[in-house]
Amino acid sequence: MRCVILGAPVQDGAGRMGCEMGPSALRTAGLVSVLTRLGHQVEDRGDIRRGPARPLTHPNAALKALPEIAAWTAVIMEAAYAASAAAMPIFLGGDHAISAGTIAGVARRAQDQGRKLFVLWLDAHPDFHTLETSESGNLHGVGLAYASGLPGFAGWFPDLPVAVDPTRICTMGLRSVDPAERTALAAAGVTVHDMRAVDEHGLAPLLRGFLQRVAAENGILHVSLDVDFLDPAIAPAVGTTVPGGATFREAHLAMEMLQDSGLVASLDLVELNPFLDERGRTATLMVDLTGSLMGKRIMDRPTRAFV
Ligand code: EXY
Ligand code: MN
Ligand code: MN
Repeated sequence: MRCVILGAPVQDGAGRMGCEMGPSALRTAGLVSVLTRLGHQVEDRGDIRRGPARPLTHPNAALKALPEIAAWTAVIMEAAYAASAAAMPIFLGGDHAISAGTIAGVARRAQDQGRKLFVLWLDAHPDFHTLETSESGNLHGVGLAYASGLPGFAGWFPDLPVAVDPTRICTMGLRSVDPAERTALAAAGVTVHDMRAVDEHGLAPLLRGFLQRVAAENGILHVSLDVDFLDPAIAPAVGTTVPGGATFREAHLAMEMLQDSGLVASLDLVELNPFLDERGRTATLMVDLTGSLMGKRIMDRPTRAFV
């Protein structure tokens, strides 16, 4: 497969500094060589650079770095659209604010191709605030809402060329959901497989059900993997740790099933804060998970979890 790697060193959407170093840490952890060894043709296009930010003031005074994130979203959206022309883009965050642009860009590409875009959102959080409802003001908490076409972004964020149908979004691993997000997720019809559901049913049947639906509708899939989907015990390098996350094998199994499905067209690796890491272990885990998603197997057979 042809892969394009694009760094998006955004940190203004998170509550603290450090995610800017994410793309560099993922490269240092061997992302390109892992993909190359799996037989993929990899082109690393380096890091996206932000354009100028124009001053913006919003009635929600809590919002932080709105001009910067709006400017990042515009440039990431264009880069994502271009990168998805003839390859699978892998976007290296950067905080999760990058997904406002990555999803918007690949959604526009999917529409050009006459395909339905589905999104698998692997995260402790749904990032489903609007600019009005965000209380922390951290704009990594609004990306999925923007890409879904929720109201209230016009005039602040760039115009959204194509919104993802929220009923084609599946969130998995949630365990920190704000009240306004809970209401908005239900109203929009987003599928929520929170950690309680993962505990109760197991990850595989929940993911299999979603993948079967994507396949049945001849869709393509964008995967957005936030470091805090993982349990903090195995992935400490994130500013928003929440206990009770996915285990090492749950995460790898998800990636293996995604590989077996053949449906994944684009990927975000986000929220890695290398300043908080322990000797690169979280960066290495994110790269290893990408390896599983891209075809690394324990034995030379599919998991057969997706058939
Ligand atoms: N919902 C919380 C907020 O809006 O501040 C937490 C958001 C964390 C977002 C991280 C990236 O997933
Ligand atoms: Mn997130
Ligand atoms: Mn998160």
